[in-house]
Amino acid sequence: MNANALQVYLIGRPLSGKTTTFHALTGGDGEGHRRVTDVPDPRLDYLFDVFQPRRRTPAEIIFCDIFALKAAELTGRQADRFTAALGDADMLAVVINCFDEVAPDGRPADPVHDLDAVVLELVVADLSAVERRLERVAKDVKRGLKEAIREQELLQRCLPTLEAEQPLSVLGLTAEEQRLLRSLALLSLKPALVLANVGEAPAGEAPPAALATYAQSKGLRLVSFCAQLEAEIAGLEPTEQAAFLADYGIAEPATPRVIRACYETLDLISFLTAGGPDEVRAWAVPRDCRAQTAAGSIHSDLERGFIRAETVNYEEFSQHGSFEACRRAGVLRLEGKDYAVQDGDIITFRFNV
Ligand SMILES: Nc1nc2c(ncn2[C@@H]2O[C@H](COP(=O)(O)OP(=O)(O)OP(=O)(O)O)[C@@H](O)[C@H]2O)c(=O)[nH]1
Ligand SMILES: [Mg+2]
Repeated sequence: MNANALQVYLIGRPLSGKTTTFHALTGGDGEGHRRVTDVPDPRLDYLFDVFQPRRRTPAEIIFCDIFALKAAELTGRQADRFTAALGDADMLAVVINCFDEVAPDGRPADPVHDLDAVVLELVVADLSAVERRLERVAKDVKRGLKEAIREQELLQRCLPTLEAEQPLSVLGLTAEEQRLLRSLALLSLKPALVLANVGEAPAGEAPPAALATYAQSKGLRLVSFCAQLEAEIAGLEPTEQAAFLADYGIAEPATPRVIRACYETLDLISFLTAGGPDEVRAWAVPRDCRAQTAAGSIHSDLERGFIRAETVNYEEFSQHGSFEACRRAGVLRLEGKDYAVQDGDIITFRFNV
């Protein structure tokens, strides 16, 4: 993950509703194609009430709306531009037009085909990147560079998959192999989910069954909502939003559902810090992250000088209502550096530098 906030890039066919989805997820209209959004977390709201510090600092997620390209246009320079534009993404969210019966080119809409076409764009961009890298690496191999030989082998293993129009994610590369390829920012290796942009009526409509089945078969999570309606709702005052949601029978708006699906896709969890006068705060880390590494996501001093993590899970904390009560009840634990942080852990790091 990037140092500060998770970056999710919206991609999809032309006119699939990327920009509308961007507005729906980031709140009404406004400028720019990159916007920071708070990650909703009721546990943080609760802790803010209990401790009443000056600030409540949610985790953040960044949504980016980028231009669409057709696979046919994706050669050389264009592919480079596409790769460069998406290179920073931690994950991709593929917006699929499920609201039109007719595609922009006049043919009957086919969401499954659209999803395949987007994946193909990623594959074509990667193929061009891998081919060009292979040419460069060949020179280093001739000069006998050891690292280059390993990279060449790996790239040659990627080639047939891409030539068969399959994303590199199917190869199941190890973390070490992915590290070797990192500088290429390969797009079809990035985790992805599907956003089914369904029609307005009836609201909350399920995604097309064929798309849901297809996404599942590819191991992709899918979230379904009407981007246009959600964008309108996101532009309203909070008090009006509730009434609007009720009118349309929407149990939960798209933003928290999409953010949850992003966390699930990347297998991220949240831990919380609380107790000081300044802030309560939520932090995103990979599941089973070591306590010492989690400390480092706050500050390198905490990682370097790590002593222990005083930990209580939110579920237990909320039964007792204070750290003191948790201590008395014996549910406040002292965890060491290898403790696997759990979702909802409230942690106070003790450190010494
Ligand atoms: N009926 C309906 N129309 C929608 C919905 N979402 C988007 N649209 C319309 O579809 C058109 C394209 O939407 P955009 O959000 O601009 O699509 P885009 O993917 O950003 O388009 P490009 O950036 O040009 O590729 C606009 O006219 C939207 O109003 C929806 O949920 N329902
Ligand atoms: Mg757009």
